[in-house]
Amino acid sequence: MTASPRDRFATIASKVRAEQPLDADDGAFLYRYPDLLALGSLANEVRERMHGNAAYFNVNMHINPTNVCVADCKFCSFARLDPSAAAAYTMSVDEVAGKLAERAGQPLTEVHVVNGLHHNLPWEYYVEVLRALKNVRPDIHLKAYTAVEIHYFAEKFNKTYEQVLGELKDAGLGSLPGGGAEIFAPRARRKLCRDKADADQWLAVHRTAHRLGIRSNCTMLYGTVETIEERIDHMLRLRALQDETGGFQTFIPLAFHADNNDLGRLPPPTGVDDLRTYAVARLMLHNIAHLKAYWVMIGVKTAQIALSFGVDDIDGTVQEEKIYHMAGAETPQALARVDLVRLIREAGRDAIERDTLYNVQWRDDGEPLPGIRLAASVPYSSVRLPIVRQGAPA
Ligand code: V47
Repeated sequence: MTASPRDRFATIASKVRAEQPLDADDGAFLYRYPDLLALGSLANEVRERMHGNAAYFNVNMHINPTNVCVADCKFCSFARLDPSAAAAYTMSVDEVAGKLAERAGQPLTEVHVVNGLHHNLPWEYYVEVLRALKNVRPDIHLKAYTAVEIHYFAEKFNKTYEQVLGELKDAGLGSLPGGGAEIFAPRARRKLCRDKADADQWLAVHRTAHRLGIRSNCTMLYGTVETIEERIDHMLRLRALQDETGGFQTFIPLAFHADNNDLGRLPPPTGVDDLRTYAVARLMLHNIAHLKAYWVMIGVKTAQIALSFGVDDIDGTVQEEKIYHMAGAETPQALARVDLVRLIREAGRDAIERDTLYNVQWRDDGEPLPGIRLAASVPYSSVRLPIVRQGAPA
Protein backbone atom coordinates (compact mmCIF):
# COMPACT_ATOMS: atom_id res chain seq x y z
CA MET A 1 0.00 0.00 0.00
CA THR A 2 1.38 3.42 -0.87
CA ALA A 3 1.74 5.95 1.95
CA SER A 4 -0.64 8.91 2.08
CA PRO A 5 0.93 12.32 1.28
CA ARG A 6 0.68 13.26 4.96
CA ASP A 7 2.49 10.05 6.02
CA ARG A 8 5.12 10.58 3.36
CA PHE A 9 5.64 14.12 4.60
CA ALA A 10 5.99 12.83 8.17
CA THR A 11 8.62 10.30 7.03
CA ILE A 12 10.58 13.07 5.32
CA ALA A 13 10.24 15.28 8.40
CA SER A 14 11.74 12.45 10.49
CA LYS A 15 14.68 12.25 8.08
CA VAL A 16 15.17 16.01 8.35
CA ARG A 17 15.09 15.86 12.16
CA ALA A 18 17.58 12.98 12.13
CA GLU A 19 19.79 15.16 9.91
CA GLN A 20 19.73 12.63 7.06
CA PRO A 21 20.14 13.95 3.51
CA LEU A 22 16.96 14.02 1.42
CA ASP A 23 16.98 12.37 -1.99
CA ALA A 24 15.62 13.53 -5.35
CA ASP A 25 12.23 11.85 -4.81
CA ASP A 26 11.87 13.54 -1.42
CA GLY A 27 12.64 16.90 -3.02
CA ALA A 28 10.14 16.47 -5.85
CA PHE A 29 7.49 15.32 -3.36
CA LEU A 30 8.08 18.35 -1.11
CA TYR A 31 7.82 20.72 -4.07
CA ARG A 32 4.35 19.34 -4.82
CA TYR A 33 3.17 18.93 -1.23
CA PRO A 34 0.08 21.13 -0.98
CA ASP A 35 0.48 22.21 2.66
CA LEU A 36 2.77 25.20 2.19
CA LEU A 37 2.76 26.11 5.86
CA ALA A 38 3.80 22.59 6.94
CA LEU A 39 6.63 22.72 4.41
CA GLY A 40 7.65 26.20 5.56
CA SER A 41 7.54 25.19 9.18
CA LEU A 42 9.85 22.22 8.56
CA ALA A 43 12.29 24.47 6.69
CA ASN A 44 12.05 26.98 9.52
CA GLU A 45 12.99 24.26 12.00
CA VAL A 46 16.19 23.62 10.05
CA ARG A 47 16.88 27.33 9.69
CA GLU A 48 16.52 27.85 13.45
CA ARG A 49 18.63 24.77 14.20
CA MET A 50 21.39 26.28 12.06
CA HIS A 51 21.09 29.99 12.86
CA GLY A 52 18.71 30.45 15.79
CA ASN A 53 16.89 33.74 15.36
CA ALA A 54 19.66 35.49 13.42
CA ALA A 55 18.95 37.13 10.06
CA TYR A 56 21.93 38.47 8.16
CA PHE A 57 22.43 41.40 5.85
CA ASN A 58 25.43 43.37 4.63
CA VAL A 59 26.31 46.85 3.41
CA ASN A 60 27.36 46.43 -0.18
CA MET A 61 27.20 47.86 -3.66
CA HIS A 62 27.14 46.34 -7.14
CA ILE A 63 29.30 47.46 -10.04
CA ASN A 64 28.77 46.05 -13.53
CA PRO A 65 31.72 47.49 -15.48
CA THR A 66 30.39 46.37 -18.87
CA ASN A 67 27.18 44.92 -20.25
CA VAL A 68 28.71 44.04 -23.62
CA CYS A 69 28.43 40.27 -23.88
CA VAL A 70 29.01 37.60 -26.50
CA ALA A 71 26.59 35.16 -24.86
CA ASP A 72 22.98 35.06 -25.93
CA CYS A 73 21.17 34.02 -22.73
CA LYS A 74 17.46 34.05 -23.42
CA PHE A 75 16.52 35.27 -19.93
CA CYS A 76 18.93 38.20 -19.81
CA SER A 77 17.85 41.83 -20.16
CA PHE A 78 21.16 43.33 -19.13
CA ALA A 79 23.60 42.17 -21.82
CA ARG A 80 24.13 43.83 -25.22
CA LEU A 81 25.62 41.64 -27.92
CA ASP A 82 26.29 44.60 -30.15
CA PRO A 83 28.85 46.94 -28.56
CA SER A 84 27.49 49.85 -30.62
CA ALA A 85 23.91 49.37 -29.37
CA ALA A 86 22.46 52.40 -27.62
CA ALA A 87 22.36 50.84 -24.18
CA ALA A 88 25.76 49.10 -24.46
CA TYR A 89 28.44 50.49 -22.16
CA THR A 90 31.95 49.73 -20.94
CA MET A 91 33.49 51.71 -18.09
CA SER A 92 37.15 52.58 -17.94
CA VAL A 93 39.08 51.25 -14.95
CA ASP A 94 39.04 54.78 -13.49
CA GLU A 95 35.28 54.98 -13.89
CA VAL A 96 34.85 51.69 -12.04
CA ALA A 97 37.06 52.92 -9.21
CA GLY A 98 35.14 56.22 -9.25
CA LYS A 99 31.91 54.36 -8.48
CA LEU A 100 33.40 53.18 -5.22
CA ALA A 101 35.16 56.47 -4.50
CA GLU A 102 31.78 58.26 -4.73
CA ARG A 103 30.71 56.21 -1.73
CA ALA A 104 33.93 56.50 0.22
CA GLY A 105 32.08 57.80 3.28
CA GLN A 106 29.71 54.85 3.51
CA PRO A 107 30.32 51.84 5.76
CA LEU A 108 30.51 49.46 2.80
CA THR A 109 32.17 46.11 3.38
CA GLU A 110 31.62 44.51 -0.06
CA VAL A 111 31.62 45.34 -3.75
CA HIS A 112 29.88 42.80 -6.01
CA VAL A 113 31.42 43.00 -9.50
CA VAL A 114 29.89 41.21 -12.50
CA ASN A 115 30.40 41.82 -16.23
CA GLY A 116 29.08 40.70 -19.55
CA LEU A 117 31.46 38.46 -21.53
CA HIS A 118 33.11 41.28 -23.46
CA HIS A 119 34.49 40.39 -26.90
CA ASN A 120 37.77 42.31 -26.71
CA LEU A 121 38.70 43.73 -23.32
CA PRO A 122 42.21 42.57 -22.43
CA TRP A 123 42.99 40.35 -19.43
CA GLU A 124 44.73 43.27 -17.71
CA TYR A 125 41.42 45.15 -17.54
CA TYR A 126 39.87 42.58 -15.18
CA VAL A 127 42.97 42.50 -12.99
CA GLU A 128 43.25 46.30 -12.96
CA VAL A 129 39.58 46.73 -12.01
CA LEU A 130 40.21 44.74 -8.83
CA ARG A 131 43.47 46.56 -8.07
CA ALA A 132 41.84 49.94 -8.61
CA LEU A 133 38.94 49.10 -6.29
CA LYS A 134 41.38 47.92 -3.62
CA ASN A 135 43.31 51.15 -4.07
CA VAL A 136 40.21 53.15 -3.20
CA ARG A 137 39.32 50.99 -0.19
CA PRO A 138 42.01 48.45 0.78
CA ASP A 139 39.69 46.91 3.40
CA ILE A 140 36.80 46.23 1.00
CA HIS A 141 35.89 42.64 0.11
CA LEU A 142 35.68 42.07 -3.64
CA LYS A 143 33.10 39.43 -4.53
CA ALA A 144 33.85 39.46 -8.20
CA TYR A 145 33.35 37.63 -11.51
CA THR A 146 31.00 34.68 -11.87
CA ALA A 147 32.22 31.19 -12.76
CA VAL A 148 30.95 31.86 -16.28
CA GLU A 149 33.33 34.82 -16.54
CA ILE A 150 36.23 32.85 -15.04
CA HIS A 151 35.65 30.08 -17.60
CA TYR A 152 35.49 32.67 -20.40
CA PHE A 153 38.77 34.29 -19.25
CA ALA A 154 40.46 30.88 -19.14
CA GLU A 155 39.40 30.10 -22.72
CA LYS A 156 40.01 33.56 -24.12
CA PHE A 157 43.36 34.22 -22.49
CA ASN A 158 44.58 30.64 -22.69
CA LYS A 159 44.99 30.14 -18.96
CA THR A 160 43.92 27.41 -16.55
CA TYR A 161 41.22 28.11 -13.98
CA GLU A 162 44.01 28.02 -11.35
CA GLN A 163 45.96 30.70 -13.20
CA VAL A 164 42.94 32.96 -13.70
CA LEU A 165 41.81 32.65 -10.09
CA GLY A 166 45.35 32.89 -8.70
CA GLU A 167 46.10 36.11 -10.59
CA LEU A 168 42.75 37.63 -9.60
CA LYS A 169 43.31 36.62 -5.99
CA ASP A 170 46.69 38.36 -6.03
CA ALA A 171 44.92 41.49 -7.34
CA GLY A 172 42.39 41.46 -4.48
CA LEU A 173 39.65 38.97 -5.33
CA GLY A 174 37.98 37.88 -2.08
CA SER A 175 35.25 35.48 -3.22
CA LEU A 176 33.11 34.50 -6.21
CA PRO A 177 29.45 35.46 -6.57
CA GLY A 178 27.03 32.68 -7.38
CA GLY A 179 25.78 33.88 -10.75
CA GLY A 180 25.76 32.03 -14.05
CA ALA A 181 24.57 28.70 -12.64
CA GLU A 182 21.07 29.15 -14.11
CA ILE A 183 19.80 25.56 -14.37
CA PHE A 184 22.36 22.80 -14.77
CA ALA A 185 20.19 20.21 -16.55
CA PRO A 186 21.40 20.04 -20.19
CA ARG A 187 17.85 20.07 -21.66
CA ALA A 188 16.95 23.39 -20.00
CA ARG A 189 20.44 24.87 -20.32
CA ARG A 190 20.41 24.28 -24.08
CA LYS A 191 17.23 26.34 -24.33
CA LEU A 192 18.39 29.11 -22.01
CA CYS A 193 22.09 29.63 -22.54
CA ARG A 194 23.74 27.27 -24.99
CA ASP A 195 26.86 29.35 -25.59
CA LYS A 196 28.46 29.84 -22.20
CA ALA A 197 30.04 27.61 -19.52
CA ASP A 198 28.05 24.41 -19.06
CA ALA A 199 27.19 22.85 -15.70
CA ASP A 200 30.40 20.84 -15.38
CA GLN A 201 32.52 23.86 -16.24
CA TRP A 202 30.61 26.08 -13.77
CA LEU A 203 31.11 23.48 -11.04
CA ALA A 204 34.78 22.96 -11.98
CA VAL A 205 35.49 26.68 -11.56
CA HIS A 206 33.95 26.65 -8.08
CA ARG A 207 35.80 23.43 -7.20
CA THR A 208 39.06 25.11 -8.19
CA ALA A 209 38.22 28.29 -6.29
CA HIS A 210 37.45 26.31 -3.14
CA ARG A 211 40.74 24.43 -3.48
CA LEU A 212 42.53 27.78 -3.66
CA GLY A 213 40.78 28.94 -0.48
CA ILE A 214 38.33 31.22 -2.30
CA ARG A 215 34.80 30.90 -0.89
CA SER A 216 31.84 31.27 -3.22
CA ASN A 217 28.07 31.48 -3.48
CA CYS A 218 25.75 29.49 -5.69
CA THR A 219 22.46 30.35 -7.39
CA MET A 220 19.59 28.76 -9.31
CA LEU A 221 17.50 30.66 -11.84
CA TYR A 222 13.92 29.35 -11.62
CA GLY A 223 10.65 30.07 -13.35
CA THR A 224 11.76 29.69 -16.97
CA VAL A 225 11.63 26.40 -18.89
CA GLU A 226 12.84 24.04 -16.18
CA THR A 227 10.86 21.24 -14.50
CA ILE A 228 10.62 20.62 -10.76
CA GLU A 229 12.87 17.59 -11.26
CA GLU A 230 15.48 19.81 -12.93
CA ARG A 231 15.40 22.23 -9.99
CA ILE A 232 16.02 19.36 -7.59
CA ASP A 233 18.77 17.98 -9.83
CA HIS A 234 20.38 21.43 -9.72
CA MET A 235 20.31 21.52 -5.93
CA LEU A 236 21.71 18.00 -5.70
CA ARG A 237 24.65 18.85 -7.96
CA LEU A 238 25.48 21.81 -5.71
CA ARG A 239 25.12 19.63 -2.64
CA ALA A 240 27.51 17.04 -4.11
CA LEU A 241 30.18 19.66 -4.74
CA GLN A 242 29.67 21.06 -1.26
CA ASP A 243 30.20 17.55 0.17
CA GLU A 244 33.48 17.51 -1.70
CA THR A 245 34.82 20.99 -0.87
CA GLY A 246 32.71 22.77 1.77
CA GLY A 247 33.44 26.04 -0.06
CA PHE A 248 29.92 27.35 -0.75
CA GLN A 249 28.66 29.90 1.73
CA THR A 250 25.20 30.75 0.49
CA PHE A 251 22.58 29.45 -1.91
CA ILE A 252 20.48 32.10 -3.68
CA PRO A 253 17.40 31.06 -5.68
CA LEU A 254 16.75 33.70 -8.37
CA ALA A 255 13.17 34.14 -9.61
CA PHE A 256 12.90 34.87 -13.32
CA HIS A 257 12.00 38.45 -14.31
CA ALA A 258 10.43 38.69 -17.72
CA ASP A 259 10.79 42.26 -19.01
CA ASN A 260 13.01 43.08 -21.99
CA ASN A 261 14.26 39.60 -22.77
CA ASP A 262 13.51 36.76 -25.20
CA LEU A 263 11.51 34.74 -22.66
CA GLY A 264 9.15 37.65 -22.02
CA ARG A 265 5.96 35.75 -22.62
CA LEU A 266 6.44 33.50 -19.57
CA PRO A 267 4.42 34.33 -16.46
CA PRO A 268 6.65 35.18 -13.47
CA PRO A 269 6.97 32.68 -10.61
CA THR A 270 4.13 33.07 -8.10
CA GLY A 271 4.59 33.98 -4.44
CA VAL A 272 3.84 30.41 -3.45
CA ASP A 273 6.46 29.09 -5.86
CA ASP A 274 9.01 31.52 -4.38
CA LEU A 275 8.33 30.44 -0.78
CA ARG A 276 8.21 26.76 -1.74
CA THR A 277 11.54 27.10 -3.51
CA TYR A 278 13.19 28.62 -0.44
CA ALA A 279 11.74 25.97 1.85
CA VAL A 280 12.71 23.04 -0.40
CA ALA A 281 16.19 24.50 -0.86
CA ARG A 282 16.67 24.77 2.90
CA LEU A 283 15.67 21.13 3.27
CA MET A 284 17.69 19.73 0.34
CA LEU A 285 20.85 21.77 0.93
CA HIS A 286 21.52 20.84 4.53
CA ASN A 287 25.27 21.25 3.93
CA ILE A 288 25.22 24.86 2.66
CA ALA A 289 25.12 27.15 5.68
CA HIS A 290 23.13 30.09 4.37
CA LEU A 291 20.05 30.63 2.24
CA LYS A 292 19.55 34.09 0.81
CA ALA A 293 16.39 35.85 -0.34
CA TYR A 294 17.81 38.53 -2.62
CA TRP A 295 15.28 41.30 -1.94
CA VAL A 296 16.10 43.16 -5.17
CA MET A 297 14.72 40.32 -7.19
CA ILE A 298 12.14 38.70 -4.96
CA GLY A 299 10.75 41.97 -3.59
CA VAL A 300 11.10 43.36 -0.11
CA LYS A 301 7.83 41.88 1.13
CA THR A 302 8.48 38.31 0.03
CA ALA A 303 12.06 38.51 1.33
CA GLN A 304 10.67 39.41 4.72
CA ILE A 305 8.22 36.48 4.74
CA ALA A 306 10.94 34.16 3.45
CA LEU A 307 12.72 34.68 6.78
CA SER A 308 10.12 32.23 8.14
CA PHE A 309 10.51 29.76 5.24
CA GLY A 310 14.12 28.73 5.66
CA VAL A 311 15.91 31.95 4.73
CA ASP A 312 18.49 33.51 7.07
CA ASP A 313 19.96 36.24 4.81
CA ILE A 314 18.41 39.03 2.74
CA ASP A 315 21.57 40.32 1.00
CA GLY A 316 22.48 43.97 1.47
CA THR A 317 21.92 47.61 0.75
CA VAL A 318 22.91 46.75 -2.86
CA GLN A 319 22.95 50.15 -4.71
CA GLU A 320 23.59 50.40 -8.46
CA GLU A 321 21.96 47.05 -9.29
CA LYS A 322 21.40 46.72 -13.05
CA ILE A 323 20.74 43.08 -13.97
CA TYR A 324 17.27 42.90 -12.40
CA HIS A 325 16.25 46.47 -12.84
CA MET A 326 16.79 46.10 -16.60
CA ALA A 327 14.56 42.99 -16.42
CA GLY A 328 11.70 44.90 -14.83
CA ALA A 329 12.35 44.60 -11.09
CA GLU A 330 10.21 47.20 -9.34
CA THR A 331 12.17 47.10 -6.11
CA PRO A 332 14.05 50.23 -4.97
CA GLN A 333 17.58 50.86 -6.25
CA ALA A 334 18.93 50.61 -2.72
CA LEU A 335 17.80 50.12 0.84
CA ALA A 336 19.38 51.94 3.74
CA ARG A 337 20.86 49.94 6.55
CA VAL A 338 18.08 51.11 8.85
CA ASP A 339 15.46 49.81 6.41
CA LEU A 340 17.01 46.36 6.36
CA VAL A 341 17.09 46.28 10.15
CA ARG A 342 13.46 47.33 10.32
CA LEU A 343 12.46 44.64 7.81
CA ILE A 344 14.23 41.97 9.80
CA ARG A 345 12.94 43.21 13.15
CA GLU A 346 9.37 43.23 11.97
CA ALA A 347 9.81 39.63 10.82
CA GLY A 348 10.64 38.78 14.44
CA ARG A 349 14.31 38.07 13.77
CA ASP A 350 17.53 39.46 15.21
CA ALA A 351 19.31 41.54 12.58
CA ILE A 352 23.02 40.92 12.23
CA GLU A 353 25.16 42.90 9.86
CA ARG A 354 27.80 40.60 8.40
CA ASP A 355 30.66 41.00 6.03
CA THR A 356 30.92 38.77 2.96
CA LEU A 357 32.46 35.93 4.95
CA TYR A 358 29.82 36.17 7.69
CA ASN A 359 32.04 37.88 10.24
CA VAL A 360 29.70 39.86 12.47
CA GLN A 361 29.92 43.63 12.03
CA TRP A 362 26.98 44.78 14.13
CA ARG A 363 24.12 43.24 16.11
CA ASP A 364 20.69 44.76 16.63
CA ASP A 365 20.28 45.55 20.31
CA GLY A 366 16.65 46.58 19.97
CA GLU A 367 17.26 50.34 20.29
CA PRO A 368 14.46 52.41 18.71
CA LEU A 369 15.12 53.03 15.01
CA PRO A 370 14.88 56.50 13.51
CA GLY A 371 11.34 57.07 12.21
CA ILE A 372 11.88 56.47 8.54
CA ARG A 373 9.55 54.52 6.31
CA LEU A 374 10.74 51.94 3.81
CA ALA A 375 11.21 54.00 0.70
CA ALA A 376 13.46 54.17 -2.29
CA SER A 377 13.75 57.89 -1.80
CA VAL A 378 15.46 57.80 1.58
CA PRO A 379 18.97 59.06 0.91
CA TYR A 380 21.38 56.41 2.02
CA SER A 381 23.46 58.85 4.01
CA SER A 382 20.51 60.28 5.92
CA VAL A 383 20.50 57.66 8.64
CA ARG A 384 23.46 56.05 10.26
CA LEU A 385 23.21 53.21 12.69
CA PRO A 386 26.14 52.69 15.01
CA ILE A 387 28.89 50.59 13.50
CA VAL A 388 30.42 48.17 15.94
CA ARG A 389 33.13 46.10 14.32
CA GLN A 390 33.10 42.93 16.33
CA GLY A 391 35.02 40.78 13.89
CA ALA A 392 33.90 37.51 15.46
CA PRO A 393 32.84 34.82 13.00
CA ALA A 394 29.11 34.15 13.11
O1 V47 B 1 23.43 34.55 -13.39
C1 V47 B 1 19.79 37.37 -15.10
C2 V47 B 1 20.20 35.93 -13.07
C3 V47 B 1 22.23 36.20 -12.09
C4 V47 B 1 17.65 37.51 -15.03
O2 V47 B 1 26.45 35.72 -5.10
C5 V47 B 1 18.09 36.77 -13.95
O3 V47 B 1 25.72 36.98 -3.51
C6 V47 B 1 15.95 36.53 -13.24
O4 V47 B 1 24.01 35.81 -9.45
N1 V47 B 1 15.46 37.23 -14.27
C7 V47 B 1 23.18 37.27 -11.60
N2 V47 B 1 17.24 36.29 -13.06
C8 V47 B 1 22.84 37.71 -10.18
C9 V47 B 1 23.51 36.84 -9.15
C10 V47 B 1 23.58 37.29 -7.73
C11 V47 B 1 22.72 38.25 -7.26
C12 V47 B 1 22.82 38.64 -5.92
C13 V47 B 1 23.76 38.09 -5.09
C14 V47 B 1 24.63 37.14 -5.58
C15 V47 B 1 25.66 36.56 -4.69
C16 V47 B 1 24.53 36.72 -6.91
O5 V47 B 1 20.97 36.79 -12.29
C17 V47 B 1 22.49 35.56 -13.41
C18 V47 B 1 21.15 34.98 -13.75
O6 V47 B 1 20.97 33.73 -13.15
N3 V47 B 1 19.40 36.69 -14.03
N4 V47 B 1 18.73 37.88 -15.74
C19 V47 B 1 16.26 37.73 -15.21
N5 V47 B 1 15.76 38.38 -16.26
